[in-house]
Amino acid sequence: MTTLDDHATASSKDGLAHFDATIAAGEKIEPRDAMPEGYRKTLIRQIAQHAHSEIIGMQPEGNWLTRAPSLERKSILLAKVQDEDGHGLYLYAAAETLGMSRDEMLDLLHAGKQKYSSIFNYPTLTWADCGTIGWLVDGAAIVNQVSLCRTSYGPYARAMIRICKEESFHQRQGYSILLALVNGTPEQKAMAQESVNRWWWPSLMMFGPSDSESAHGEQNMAWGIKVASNDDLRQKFVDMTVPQADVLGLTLPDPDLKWNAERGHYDFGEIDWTEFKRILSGDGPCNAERIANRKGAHDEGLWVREAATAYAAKQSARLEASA
Ligand code: FAQ
Repeated sequence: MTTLDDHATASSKDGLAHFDATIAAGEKIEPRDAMPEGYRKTLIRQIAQHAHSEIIGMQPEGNWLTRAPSLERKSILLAKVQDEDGHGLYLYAAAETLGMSRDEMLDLLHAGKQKYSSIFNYPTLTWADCGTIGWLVDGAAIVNQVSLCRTSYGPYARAMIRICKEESFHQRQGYSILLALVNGTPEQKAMAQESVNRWWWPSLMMFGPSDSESAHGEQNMAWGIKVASNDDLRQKFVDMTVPQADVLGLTLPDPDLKWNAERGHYDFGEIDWTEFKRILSGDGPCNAERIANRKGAHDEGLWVREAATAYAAKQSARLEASA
């Protein structure tokens, strides 16, 4: 693994001309390449936040694993939730190549010093929420992550390619849950509509503040970390989702949502940024619960980490002895 020392050596040896040329050519920066300290720091910030979102994001749907309505739905949901854990692993591994250990990132998450996506601070009140999360939350994640497949940092871009393939399955399974509900009883269709009403606006917030308010946006675009702005991705998501809602026979809770032929896009209403900021400051409906569960799982997993470390040490001692 690339250590901080390797990184410092590479930085002094190569200078930053190679970095600038690589970014200008649209090629990938790799762990051993020299990079500006700001690039390294903001990548750790973003990739760690992304990884934390994946593992905290297991909680809302995990809440329904014991109550999924059939064995088939249960096994599909179980596979989906496990996939999210795997996504966390790829992303922590990508962030580690920048010189911060996974333990350190988890400590920062638990101390509230690194963020995770605002979306996972909302509760899953009904089974329909599992459908809506797959359709809207994974759908929004895909729009963002497809663009991140072209991000300038190699390990992050490669993790994204694999994650996107799995997210497509997640989105389809969510859509399939909703399709079953809208074709069910009037009560089931109403449950689906009520769920979509609650998740629509928080899904739009996943793309971050508007471009004029985005603190990191401009620099991240210049470094090729982001290849599309928050507002552009949000617009893409709205344009993609409205026709899908029509197929489901569900409405989206925005009276200002309408096709704008001149722009070739859907217009939509103003996001409640006060709510977004409140969630980010830790005061959302489930912030405290999510972090408490996460810390609890981490503490309970201590014996597993200790056993794995002891086993690895024993294995390498055995290998050394036989060499
Ligand atoms: N929630 O200057 P910007 C998933 C923060 S998908 C919380 O615009 P940037 C899959 C931002 O960090 C969800 N915080 O920042 C799944 C910054 O704060 P800081 C995860 C947010 O980086 C599905 C400040 O606001 N996906 O988990 C949010 O240029 C189902 C200013 O913002 C990713 O993380 C937010 N929504 O753009 C799993 C994608 N938005 O750090 C389970 C990768 C903004 O200065 C079940 N990340 N902030 O303290 C990104 O693309 C970018 O980081 C953005 C933000 C677009 C999120």
